[in-house]
Amino acid sequence: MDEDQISESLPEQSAAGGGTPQVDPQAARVLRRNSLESWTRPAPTLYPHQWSWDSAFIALGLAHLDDRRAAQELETLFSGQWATGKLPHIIFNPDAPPKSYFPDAERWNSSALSSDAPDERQTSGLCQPPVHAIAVLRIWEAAQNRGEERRLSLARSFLSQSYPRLFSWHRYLATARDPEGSGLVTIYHPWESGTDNSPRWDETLEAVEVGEDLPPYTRYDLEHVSDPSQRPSNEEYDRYLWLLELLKRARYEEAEIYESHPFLVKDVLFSSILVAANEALLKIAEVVGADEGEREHVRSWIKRGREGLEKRWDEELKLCLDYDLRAEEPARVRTVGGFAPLIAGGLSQERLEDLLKTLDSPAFAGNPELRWSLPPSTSPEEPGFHPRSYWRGPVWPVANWLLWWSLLRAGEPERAERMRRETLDQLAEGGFAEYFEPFTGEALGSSDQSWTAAVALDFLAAGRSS
Ligand code: 2M8
Repeated sequence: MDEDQISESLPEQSAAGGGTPQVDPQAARVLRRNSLESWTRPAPTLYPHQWSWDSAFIALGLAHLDDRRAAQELETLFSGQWATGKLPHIIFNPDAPPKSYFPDAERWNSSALSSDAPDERQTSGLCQPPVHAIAVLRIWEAAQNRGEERRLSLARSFLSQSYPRLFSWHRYLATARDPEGSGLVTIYHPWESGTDNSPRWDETLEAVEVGEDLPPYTRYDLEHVSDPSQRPSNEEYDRYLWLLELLKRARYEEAEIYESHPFLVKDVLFSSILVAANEALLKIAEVVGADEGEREHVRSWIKRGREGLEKRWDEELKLCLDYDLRAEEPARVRTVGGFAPLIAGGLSQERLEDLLKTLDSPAFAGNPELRWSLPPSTSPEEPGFHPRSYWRGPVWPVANWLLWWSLLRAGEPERAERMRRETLDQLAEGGFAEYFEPFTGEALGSSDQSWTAAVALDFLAAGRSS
């Protein structure tokens, strides 16, 4: 890619309508630095490959700078799609420095084990939340805002190429990952949730017995953070690697996994993103004039998804809970995942009020000790809360983006605006970190995280257009 393309297309004016002036060019610089030819590393050293939902967020940020490059980001990701429709969670970069990330392509060995995996690209065998249709639609909306016919026609053809990819991705999730027809997606590994070491998975993970024949491995992630306690523990890693081993033994076959795998969880956050992404897919279907039968499927997935989430509502906690299919129990822990119905949308007034009350309460964004009124990834009132450990408590700007976007769709512009401004203020103070300590605002994890920069760009664009 033309390295200067992104900075050249930066808007001259700084963030009108909220946000801090210097955030805008700095965010673009982070994306430029992390960008390779047609895709973007989530972080320069910690994550040297292409990650699925990171790329979707990155594309929606890039949509405001360079729509062609934004489209390319997703096209590159689609090139790793499996025959089943699955979009893998990692596409490996053959040029990544040796020993920079583990588990690597060799450990996953997916193209040798599964005829569904692509031959040309090396990928992991898992997937991640389906933000992609939302990003594709953002690229279309950005082109519409520019109003130039040439850009619109490029965006239209990108939508036409993306639509079948997205449809088969969503169909895979609605079928292979939901054989029960519950409307909720089953995940096979905490990495699929994107909220890796969240206490949401603690009980299920603790029940996983690591086999004695777990092949040895070396972690490289700890070399890239200042303090290892910010990352998942070694015990968690053993279980992550053991689950991976079991998936390989099942040759990544869905039916086989469903039979034997110890980690089968209905993930409400993942499922809610699928509902929102299906809404985006319906809009894309309209632009490209897609088949009515397919649109009918998408509508039925939306309906089923919302009904499934409603069944997982916990009246006492006033949040939605994941469900462990093996233990046949919900995971009774308060995390940002619990706001899933807000993300899925289509709420009754009563449910919306419940969710807003929980969001504003001391269990989340209303906690008086917080540096910014932004929801910690795990409630500080939970025993599993840890303010510095990854998804166990820190504030994640991408999670704020999802909530902000959902609040807007739910007709809550003032609350949404508060979240947008506070997130931008946090970034102006702490930079584009991967995550933040909720009480001090200290930047944690990787320091130049692409998706953090990308959501900042989308927040700033929203400020300019309001
Ligand atoms: C984190 O996950 C990877 C494994 O997929 C890791 O810790 O090595 C998560 O935050 C995930 O949500 C994210 O997509 C990925 C890359 O930013 O990092």
